[in-house]
Amino acid sequence: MKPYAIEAVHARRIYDSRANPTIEVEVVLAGGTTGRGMVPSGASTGKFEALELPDGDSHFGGKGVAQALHNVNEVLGPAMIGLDARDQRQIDARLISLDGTPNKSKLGANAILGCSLAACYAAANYEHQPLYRYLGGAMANTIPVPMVQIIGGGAHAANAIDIQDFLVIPISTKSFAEGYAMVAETYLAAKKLFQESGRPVSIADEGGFWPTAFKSNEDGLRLLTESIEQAGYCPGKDLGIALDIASSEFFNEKTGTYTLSLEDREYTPAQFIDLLCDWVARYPIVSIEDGTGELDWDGCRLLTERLGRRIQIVGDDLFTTNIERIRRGVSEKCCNAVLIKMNQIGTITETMEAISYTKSHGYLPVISARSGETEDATIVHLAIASGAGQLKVGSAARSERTAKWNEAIRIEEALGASAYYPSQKIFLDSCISKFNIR
Ligand code: 2PG
Ligand code: MG
Repeated sequence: MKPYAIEAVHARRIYDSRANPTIEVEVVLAGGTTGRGMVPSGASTGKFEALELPDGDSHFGGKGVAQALHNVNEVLGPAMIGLDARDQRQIDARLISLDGTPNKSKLGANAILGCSLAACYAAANYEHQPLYRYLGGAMANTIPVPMVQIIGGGAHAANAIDIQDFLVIPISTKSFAEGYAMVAETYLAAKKLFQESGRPVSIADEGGFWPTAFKSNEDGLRLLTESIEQAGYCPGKDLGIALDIASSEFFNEKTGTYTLSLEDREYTPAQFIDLLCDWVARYPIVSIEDGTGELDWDGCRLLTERLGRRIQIVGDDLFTTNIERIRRGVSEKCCNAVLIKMNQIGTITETMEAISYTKSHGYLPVISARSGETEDATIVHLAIASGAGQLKVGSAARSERTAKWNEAIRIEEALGASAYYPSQKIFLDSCISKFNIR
């Protein structure tokens, strides 16, 4: 066998940041080079995501990975033996065809992604290149603008607050390192505000604060704005606010309405969009994700019509990193940005294709982690390789999150003067012409 040919594939059970089991795949090449991929896992998953195959038995609340491990070790792995690790498209095509279903439900998107990632790392290691360089080539130099959670709610905090993510985006610095420093200071200021208020606070799944005594969802916006000020920065000038409403979680299919439990109020789509527009008018919000539910295309079109020239409108559950769904969004003028998650679609090839499609249709890609994560930092490399420009990784605390942020700091430093940090240009150079900054 040639030294770059795959000689062995092995999957093992490891654990994610929520203590759930997940899988790690290791690929060994004939020349001795190895590569490893770890698979993340979501909680507020979209209906149209590729299927993460759970065992469904009495262990780990049904989330066991024995079947996925078996599928790697007995089916996918053996079929990868002898393939050239550098031919990612061929490897992924083989994995996809072995599964044969549209949503990877036969062998599992977790099993398939683990194999795809491990082979990719083995090839990059064989070439003695960091992953961003191996995948992105000599010109890859865009360090993504971070979107960082300060307060966590929704499915990540037992629904203590309906909105899932209250985040900040640094938009006034020349580098990632400086921008991220403002974010970390904002996190610390929020911590102080929570402590001073005397209200109990916990930590949500992605490391943000889990508020236990908010009276309304707008309280989150108030606290976030105050945190930015307390950290010594100007809201809307130094740091913009981003929201992941994750509204599929509280959209009622039967009645076609949205319910905010904290306020005990039910909204028609038009009323809910009015509420979001009101928030955008009164707070320095620069991005809203899943403001409407994954089934509510009409609502999404209306939301985009009303806000899409001022702020970023991101589709996560709506698109699930699936080109067919992104295509529908483009043709129906729904959203102007796409959240990209590798495990929503299942292979590196399909993820890169979704990013290219998104960019070539004038939409902004935002590379994203899942709420259940590991120390794997692939998404940082993916963001830089693809020139996506934005990265969402949960909060500024907890090491499965800092594994990503710190990797971005390292790569920016390694690229030195060649690094490009877009800051607010990411929005100004896009279709968002009347950017909502003060
Ligand atoms: C999201 C993600 C990350 P999950 O909705 O964007 O915040 O959550 O991984 O649970 O889908
Ligand atoms: Mg989301």
